[in-house]
Amino acid sequence: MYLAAYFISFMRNFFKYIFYNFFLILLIYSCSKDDSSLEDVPLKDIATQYALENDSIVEFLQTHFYNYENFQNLSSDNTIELLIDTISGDNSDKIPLFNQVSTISIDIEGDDGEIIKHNMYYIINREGSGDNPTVADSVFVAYKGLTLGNTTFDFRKTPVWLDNTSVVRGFKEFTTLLKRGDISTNNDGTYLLSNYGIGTVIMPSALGYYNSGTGSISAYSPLIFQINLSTYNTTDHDYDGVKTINEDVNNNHIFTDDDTDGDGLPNYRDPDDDGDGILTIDEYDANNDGIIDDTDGDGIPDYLDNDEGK
Ligand SMILES: [Ca+2]
Ligand SMILES: [Ca+2]
Ligand SMILES: [Ca+2]
Ligand SMILES: [Ca+2]
Repeated sequence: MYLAAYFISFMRNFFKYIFYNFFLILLIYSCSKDDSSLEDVPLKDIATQYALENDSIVEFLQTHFYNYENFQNLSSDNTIELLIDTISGDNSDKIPLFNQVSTISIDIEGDDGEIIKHNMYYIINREGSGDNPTVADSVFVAYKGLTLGNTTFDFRKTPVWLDNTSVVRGFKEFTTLLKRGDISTNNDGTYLLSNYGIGTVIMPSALGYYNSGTGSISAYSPLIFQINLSTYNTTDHDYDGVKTINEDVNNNHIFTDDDTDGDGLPNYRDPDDDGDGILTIDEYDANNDGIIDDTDGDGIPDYLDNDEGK
């Protein structure tokens, strides 16, 4: 039951991801060995699969290094491409990734509704000069995506806009650990990005594509992303006056599973969240005093309360 819900939500996000990133997918196609864009394999138990993948990620971290020497003297506006190699031969004295990563744990709901903590391992090369986006925001990012087999499945040297509500879970979670940089406009209208956050994250497949293989990514493949966060925009997808980050009612960082009025439109896409015929924008803070309205004082704000005052 929970797994099915997770799967549906996952697939919905995945197809949105495809829709919003058409060019990105074209790139994936061009790298793929065959034309099958999507090959689902049977669902495995999330806890069991996580344990297996975490072991292989840890082993990978212990036996591989990245070009950390190149990142030691970062200029404010230059981008260094992440390169990963095995610790052996001429490189046997390199510091393993394992000694350099930090860990963050992301909650994933398992088959019985239990929460299974999924570790992501990451390195921040530069924090960034500005503030952090949320998991709901649109991020302007350059990035490189790799598998543990060191296959590059996507590479964006110049930044593109991605909607964090549509990308894989681990990607959006990691962008919130980075800060945006500075943007200055030159006389000729071009702009210069500098001091943006730079980092790399390694995640298990439940935070990526899980059982859906795509292009050169096989099913149950952990993913590596290097991300440069140039800047971001705060989002309000349905223009209802409630920021998308605040439409995640159950606060699980998934936006498709909050549908207060059960009309099939998740709150972040629904301009009338409680389905009472009054637009959210007209009942969120009707008297404009900066306080969210709750007319009957039951703790449920008017815009989510369809029996408000009746
Ligand atoms: Ca949610
Ligand atoms: Ca709805
Ligand atoms: Ca809404
Ligand atoms: Ca309403």
